[in-house]
Amino acid sequence: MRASLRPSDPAASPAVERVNAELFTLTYGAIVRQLLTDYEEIDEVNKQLDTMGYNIGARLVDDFLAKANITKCTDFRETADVIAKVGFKMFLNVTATVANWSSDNMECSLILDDNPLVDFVELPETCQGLSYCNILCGVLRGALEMVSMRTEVKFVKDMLRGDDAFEIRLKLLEHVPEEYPYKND
Ligand code: MYR
Repeated sequence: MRASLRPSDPAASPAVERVNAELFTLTYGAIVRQLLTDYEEIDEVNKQLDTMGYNIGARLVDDFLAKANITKCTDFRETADVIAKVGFKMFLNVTATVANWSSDNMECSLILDDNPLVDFVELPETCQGLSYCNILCGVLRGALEMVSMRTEVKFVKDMLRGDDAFEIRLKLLEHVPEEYPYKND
């Protein structure tokens, strides 16, 4: 009999899926804790998380586009829906609700129905200014920049700070025209 070394399908094995989710959550917690040790200012930790996320997002977008089986979005509303329903599902196994559109359709909120990053987490008094999940803002900013959208992304509601939801505000600043790599002369 030949032994199979291929990883099992997580969807077919709830136990494996649960262990991986916990490991993911605890690993993220360890990263945040280390940043808190390394940097004195909470704002600097928030910035570092955003930068780490940006670098992840800039790489992860290729994987997303290869697997997501989506056509090019026609506008920012469609992009927000794709992020909320396909992106979050693919990488965090949760979905988000898109809400609170600005009248010019340049800004909206992604409200997380569930947030696996914060399982087991409680912020001590000393960390009240911490945007614990700020890495997600960076991921979105990095991914969107790779598909020519410059954005501003920030948490405006955070359950770890006592709010009733996790709400990410996503603002499209500009479409950056793609540069053609060859000269036309
Ligand atoms: C297009 O118009 O080409 C589609 C652009 C969609 C880009 C969305 C990228 C988001 C990817 C990941 C979200 C991960 C959240 C944890």
